[in-house]
Amino acid sequence: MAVIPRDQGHPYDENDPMERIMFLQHGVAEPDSFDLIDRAGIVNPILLPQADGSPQPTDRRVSLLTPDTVAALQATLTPGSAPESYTLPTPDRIATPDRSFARTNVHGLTVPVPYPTKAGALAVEVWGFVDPAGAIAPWFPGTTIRCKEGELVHSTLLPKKGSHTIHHHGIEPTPMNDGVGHATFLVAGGGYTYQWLAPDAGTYFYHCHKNTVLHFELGMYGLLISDPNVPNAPFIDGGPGAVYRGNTIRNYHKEAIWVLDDIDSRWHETVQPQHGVGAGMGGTGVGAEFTTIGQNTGIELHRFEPDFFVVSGVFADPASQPKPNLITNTLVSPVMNRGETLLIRTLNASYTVVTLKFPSQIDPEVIAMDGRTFGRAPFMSYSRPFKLSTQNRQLTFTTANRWDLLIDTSSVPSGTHFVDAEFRHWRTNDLLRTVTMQIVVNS
Ligand SMILES: [Cu+2]
Repeated sequence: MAVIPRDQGHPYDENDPMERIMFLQHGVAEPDSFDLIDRAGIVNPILLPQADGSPQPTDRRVSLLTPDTVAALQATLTPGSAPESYTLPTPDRIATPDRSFARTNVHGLTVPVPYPTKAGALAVEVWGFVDPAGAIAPWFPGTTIRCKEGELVHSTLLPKKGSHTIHHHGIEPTPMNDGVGHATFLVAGGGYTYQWLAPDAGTYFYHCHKNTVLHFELGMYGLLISDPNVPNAPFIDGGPGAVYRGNTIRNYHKEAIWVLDDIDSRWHETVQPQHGVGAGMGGTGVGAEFTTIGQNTGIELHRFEPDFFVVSGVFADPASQPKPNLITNTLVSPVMNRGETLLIRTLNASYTVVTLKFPSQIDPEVIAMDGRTFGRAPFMSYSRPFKLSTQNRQLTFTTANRWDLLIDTSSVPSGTHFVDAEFRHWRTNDLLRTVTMQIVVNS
């Protein structure tokens, strides 16, 4: 049995989910309890170094790294990788997770585009994440990480080239497992295993958090879905499955995934190839992406003028029929039999402000926002799911926002129903493009 230092005398029960949460959230925190350092300044023996000067194995205030282990790790660095990238052991690692994932980065591959880029090409390089044991395509968006709530999850990043991170957005694990590169560390060739608890069921996403603005734009993201802890979960993308609506479980027949993105082809074919993965960063050190003075300041990453608009990796084409910019891919635009229930998971992965506009025949119920289920106890007890007709059938969301929508097709007329997504410039609010998804209902 391990002991949580800030709570000395309290044995750690690995089988108790709440104990796990406390351990993972506080296990590496600086203790501030008077139980540890008394008012006379006498240090609790548990925090005193061992005879050889190394920390007590139970002292979780300090890094598990010693100068010797850092030197040994530096010797294993991938040649050519960034100097700030080390291969680190996972602190507070629990050997047997409930579920494990591995992801490597995809780079150097292009996808076809429906009209010429700013440099005149008919393909654009995008990056992504895939399971190294699986197929490469599709990699954009990255392969979904799907778990069920309460599981202890290991997600291992094995970068193929350069250094990256996986930030599990909205999950809030310990800092070492949060994957925010400039706050902790970047991961190079040796890999790193992030450890976290699957959060309350809902729609989350993961993305690289190195030089974030650029790497996110280049495509380093994927959905992260936590399913309810019910039989057959986690489910496969596209459905069928089950979801929380308030405190109750609702089954759905199909699941549409709307990951809305925009692409400025200049960033993909000029900025990144010419200036590298650190383009726009102020220097080469950790935290440099927040430094405005230094190298590469002429790259203008503050200038983002998207020329392509994408839903779940499908590029909108103004020449498409019968409507311009219509997405007909059935993972995005489902075909339903009347009476079936549709769950739509949305993520704004663009740098624009997006408004979804539903037609009068469809009145979705909004059941969750940013991974939080409206009306679900204990944390969301104060809120309720709401019909979109109360909001003029419109939803507006900004970068990284998620909304989950439930549609009962029992009262939807047969036919093809169009849902518009308006992409508006983040600063001027100019309408840049209207992309249309469709929901087909057969009687
Ligand atoms: Cu990256």
